[in-house]
Amino acid sequence: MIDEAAQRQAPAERDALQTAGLRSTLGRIVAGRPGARDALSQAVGGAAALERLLAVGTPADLAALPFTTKDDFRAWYPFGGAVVPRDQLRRLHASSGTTGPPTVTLYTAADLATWGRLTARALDAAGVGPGDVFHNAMHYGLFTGAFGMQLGADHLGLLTVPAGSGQTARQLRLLCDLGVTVLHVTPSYALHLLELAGQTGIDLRPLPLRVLVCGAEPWTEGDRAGLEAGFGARVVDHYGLSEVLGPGVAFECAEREGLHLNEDHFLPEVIDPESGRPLPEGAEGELVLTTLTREAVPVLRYRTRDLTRLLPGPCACGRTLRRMVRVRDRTDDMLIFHGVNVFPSQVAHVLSERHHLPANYQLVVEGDRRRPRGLEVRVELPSATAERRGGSAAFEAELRRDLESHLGIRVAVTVLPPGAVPRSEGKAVRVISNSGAQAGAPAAGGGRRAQPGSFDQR
Ligand code: DLL
Repeated sequence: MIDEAAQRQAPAERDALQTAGLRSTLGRIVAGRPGARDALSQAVGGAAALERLLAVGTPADLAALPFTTKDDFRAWYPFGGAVVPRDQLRRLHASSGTTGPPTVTLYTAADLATWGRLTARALDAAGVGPGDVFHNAMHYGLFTGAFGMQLGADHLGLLTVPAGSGQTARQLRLLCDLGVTVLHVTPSYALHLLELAGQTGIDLRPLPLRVLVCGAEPWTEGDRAGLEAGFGARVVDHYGLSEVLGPGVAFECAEREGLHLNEDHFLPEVIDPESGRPLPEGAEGELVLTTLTREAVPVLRYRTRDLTRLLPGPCACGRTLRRMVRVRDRTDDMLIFHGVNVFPSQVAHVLSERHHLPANYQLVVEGDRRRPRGLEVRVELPSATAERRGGSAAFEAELRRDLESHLGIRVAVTVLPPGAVPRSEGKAVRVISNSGAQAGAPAAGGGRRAQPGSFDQR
């Protein structure tokens, strides 16, 4: 295990480290971000209260501090979040900005070094090391996915193939020709690679490829099982977000019982997304992260909008870093139909667990997504499955009944022929509105214009 002392650190030592990290983050924000001292003083009840936090604050004081949100990042665009002079910045990444102004994240040289160490932990925990050929099929560009993991591969001493995303036939060729042993990819693009391999008669299973490291979007255990069978490789999850780092925030170890959070660099909390109040350990809610070591843009209590819970107890792998369950949904993907909450993952669950269908589906929301009037689930059905299920009309009716009983609302189901749902080369767009706009997916993708339908609520 690399970084073993840090990953197996005793709780008391880690507490001390986190306390020092929190004070340092607060200090750097107050000293380096214009207006931050006044804003924080006001939020915590005055200048004296802020001075106390700076001097003797601990993680137990977190709840007194204000949240940081995506809107803060938008307001900082492009350099307002930085607390160091421009000549200390070495890298800029940004979110796609499809749902508003882009959010920028900046790195000093030390931030880049830390990033490499943390993504290396994820690769190392997946059993990857020197001698491995690392095919990076994440998009190289402003997105953090490719560059962040590449730093980890460099840290470990891997041979990197910076394939980037897209040109799927060429990706398959590289996988076959180069003796690739590790593939870094979004789960939806991995499914697409598998699909194209099947269509072109390529069997990926005999390849030396051993490990798929997947992340950047929600996926299901059904997706994992399909990928493991199709690639003949082990598939692990890792999690991160640009605002606090990029990939390298949390990762699965060999046990695959949740994702270890890099708690020596991030302080996690789980809050009630409605009230903003911290939840008891183990309860499901929104993950909130405070950076402890980031230099360029330190962040207090960032509301990730990702839903998860922290797992109690130690992990058999020996890491003392706490684990979180995989992120299934984001709070901003939740649709409320006359008081009934619906998440895309519930649809994914029915399709994958009950009907063993690959994840080629889209949710089409009728009306404003904050007050949706109806939901259409479009799903592709391989022709062999349609035949087995008595034709697509019979399957449509069966799936509708299942979805309605699982979701508690009325839905329309449209069965589409194979290939009709747009494939993703990065993050899949699962929710679109019937005006054609992407409705809530966090990053760019192939949203498609949908026809308005008529829907009833139950
Ligand atoms: O997606 C960072 C990343 C790149 C993580 C490559 C892993 C691999 P953003 O583009 O800022 O950063 O998007 C962050 O993606 O808040 C989650 O909603 C979602 N997400 C990331 N990893 C996972 C995962 C990168 N393993 C947003 N499971 C996050 C579920 C994930 N959702």
